[in-house]
Amino acid sequence: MDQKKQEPSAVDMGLTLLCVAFKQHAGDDDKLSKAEFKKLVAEQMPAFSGKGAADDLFKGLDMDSSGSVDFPEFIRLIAEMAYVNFEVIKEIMGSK
Ligand SMILES: [Ca+2]
Repeated sequence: MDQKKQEPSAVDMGLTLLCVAFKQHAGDDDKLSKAEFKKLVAEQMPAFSGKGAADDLFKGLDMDSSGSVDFPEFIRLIAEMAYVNFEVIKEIMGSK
């Protein structure tokens, strides 16, 4: 096996930072309460922190109506954000 230490890729780092941001806000129970979610949105996704926006997002993400957003629920938001980002990148870089 190749023992050379590989540098983490940009994708690796991006995913790791996402997981760390979730974990830091979710705490020991690995779930975001509404207050924790709103704090994460305000700090990491300021574009979504308009009046009532975080509440609406939370309601949409809490699929099982448990009152908290777990990691599988959270990554649905990340997927949607990635999609929107991709549309912007396509416009900037040009697509056929
Ligand atoms: Ca939930």
